[in-house]
Amino acid sequence: MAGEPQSDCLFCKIVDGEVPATIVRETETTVAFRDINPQAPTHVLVIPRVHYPDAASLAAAEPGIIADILRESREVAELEKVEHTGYRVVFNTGSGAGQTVFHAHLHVLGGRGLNWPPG
Ligand code: DGP
Repeated sequence: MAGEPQSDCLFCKIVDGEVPATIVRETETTVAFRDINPQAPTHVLVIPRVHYPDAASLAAAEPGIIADILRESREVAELEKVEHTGYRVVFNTGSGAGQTVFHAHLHVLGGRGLNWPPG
């Protein structure tokens, strides 16, 4: 059921501590950890503790948590000292957009120049 932990979900396992990750910050509703395959010097994922398959379903069901995730991305940017040089936040939504893990997550990327449009 949406919102409930999924036994086969990698990011639910990171939330539960069953799968290790380098945690950067945690709040009551979110966890931020380093991406295992970083695409920039700063590459942190901010995820909700609750399980929704993507940002769109999370936004529809629990818009307050989307706000929490965005607030956390700002905290991560400050911690990583990229808030002044610029950083990018991305919700890949759907496999056609490159989503590979179906637990909503926001990428926070920074520490290098970032091109536009993305590939
Ligand atoms: P996306 O392609 O938008 O679904 O992003 C999924 C990201 O998750 C991808 O950049 C790699 C990252 N990732 C996949 N498996 C793991 C893992 O076991 N640990 C961590 N820290 N990150 C992972």
